[in-house]
Amino acid sequence: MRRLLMALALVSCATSSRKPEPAPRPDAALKPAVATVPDDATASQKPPAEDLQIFLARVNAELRRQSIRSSVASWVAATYITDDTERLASNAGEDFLAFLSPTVKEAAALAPQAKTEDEKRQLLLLKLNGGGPTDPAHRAELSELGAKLPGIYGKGKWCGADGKAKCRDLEDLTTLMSTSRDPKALLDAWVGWHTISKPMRPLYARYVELNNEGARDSGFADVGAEWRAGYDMPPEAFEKETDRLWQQVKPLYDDLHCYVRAQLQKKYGKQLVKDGQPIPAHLLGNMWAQEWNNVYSLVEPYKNVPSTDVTGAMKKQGWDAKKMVRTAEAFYTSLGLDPLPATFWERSMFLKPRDREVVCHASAWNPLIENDLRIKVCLKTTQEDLETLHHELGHNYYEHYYYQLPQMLYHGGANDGFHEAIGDSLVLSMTPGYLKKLGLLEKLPADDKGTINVQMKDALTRIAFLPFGKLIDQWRWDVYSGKTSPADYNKAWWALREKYQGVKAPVARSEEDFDPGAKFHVASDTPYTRYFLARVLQFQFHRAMCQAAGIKGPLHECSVYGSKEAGTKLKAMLALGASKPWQDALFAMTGSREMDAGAILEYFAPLQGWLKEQNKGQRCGW
Ligand code: X8Z
Ligand code: ZN
Repeated sequence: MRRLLMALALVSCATSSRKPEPAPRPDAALKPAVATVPDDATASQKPPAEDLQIFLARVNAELRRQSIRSSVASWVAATYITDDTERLASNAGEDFLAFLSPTVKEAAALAPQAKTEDEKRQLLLLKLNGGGPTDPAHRAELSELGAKLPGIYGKGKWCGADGKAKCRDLEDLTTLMSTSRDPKALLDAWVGWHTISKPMRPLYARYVELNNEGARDSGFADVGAEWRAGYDMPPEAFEKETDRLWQQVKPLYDDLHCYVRAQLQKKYGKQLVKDGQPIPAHLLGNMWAQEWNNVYSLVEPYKNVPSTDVTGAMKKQGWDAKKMVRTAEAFYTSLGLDPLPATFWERSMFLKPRDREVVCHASAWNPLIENDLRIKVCLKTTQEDLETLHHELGHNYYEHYYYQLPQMLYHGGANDGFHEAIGDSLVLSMTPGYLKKLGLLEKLPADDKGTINVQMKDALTRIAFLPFGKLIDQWRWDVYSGKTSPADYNKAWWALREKYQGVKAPVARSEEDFDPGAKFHVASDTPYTRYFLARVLQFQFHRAMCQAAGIKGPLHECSVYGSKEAGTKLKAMLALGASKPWQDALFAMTGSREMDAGAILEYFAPLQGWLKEQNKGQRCGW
């Protein structure tokens, strides 16, 4: 049930967009444009005698209707968490599944009729969306849990071990994790946040069972298999592909890990940061140790070179949310993309409201499909959040350029990694030169030392993330396949975090804990391999846009800001939506049909050489 509910309807980092109902096709004119939701009995009795073209027209129309209903309910649930809004979202999700469940089966029966590539692709995408369990009671239970789990996450607070301290939410704890250098305070925040997911454990285990039932009813072995099938290649080949990409970048990650561990050891001592051991997860400036940019000051290569961290300048100049969002929008319009609609400014949530619970995790939406672009964020004045805004607008602009496609099934990225990579590829153009243009930097890095400093900051965000981006679904694939049972959830989680990231839990963990649930995407069941792919793809997109812009010179110095040629390339890819296999979209953009980490290695070549020098004589690895 993932793809539709995430890509089209429910809370997501990339929701859908739409346009007025497509003009009915002549051959569809006798059928109702919008089907009513069949109950199960009628659905199973209904013979699959419908003409495929009529079926697809009906499905696309009903998808639009269901998607709007469910997306609006989810928007309200995410921006105003109460039992009632959770119920409304869950009811809408249940109705959506009630429509999809028989529809996916009908689609399978109609598959032999598919003649054109277009028809085949739409049927494939429909199948990948899945239908949830056939049993209506199980669908209802699945929808309920699917709304409840992110609600628990959104409401999560830590009020101290005795419950008497001032309660802190994830935003407060995140600020502490990113700025404090007091290991005790860091540990308290880390442990505290990881208590909020304990109650999720039994709910999550049940959710997995029900979700698997749905996947099986849609013809997949389990949910993980369903997710892996969404990449225009055999699922086994896709798994190999992610391993291949990881092997390409692992040496660079290992170099970075080695250097960062040595610097953290200088700060925190050998007792805490041990030789040859994984790094304790609370010392890396981020609740999940997924990005390490917040410990930049502890690992800065050269101290006497002007810093390119602009958080201080943004604060000093009084940058507020509006200014940050306008700045991000201006990057897109500089490429020749359209301005955001007026409703974006009226309907978005930019700041955490003081009077109610919300899901703060940043996301981009288009609930009404009619160019109803919105974002939901709890902005703080930091460079990290400025970059997140570019990321979110990347989703919105994708939606903006594909929402006019009449087939709802094509409202999505070429694959989900593409959706995540658009905004990030522009962040790669936020070079010191660009930041100076914004008035946030006075001096540009003038020599190799300056370059290494800039690259270090970049690598702490982009390279540090790679193993995390891969392991989350490694864990979930095993959970969904049954290889990891509920009794081993936490053990398996930490085994992967140690293996891939070289990061360990800062205190002993047990199966009383449910540490995966302390990450939004597990609580909300959002697939995560997309972010791993995006970290690879964004460099390929960046290189292609730099070429289109006619910018020579090293990749890490290129900014496509202001290039209409780069924008034209980008728009062409966005407008395809999911209508073509991702390989075609990638080819149109980059001239290559393969995901490849070569562009990352090219971008970070100066830093990698420098790291190798620094790590000489060090015992790297863990
Ligand atoms: O969830 C997100 C975006 C929304 S799609 C803010 N990201 C991942 C995360 O926060 O874990 C972006 C980077 C990875
Ligand atoms: Zn995203």
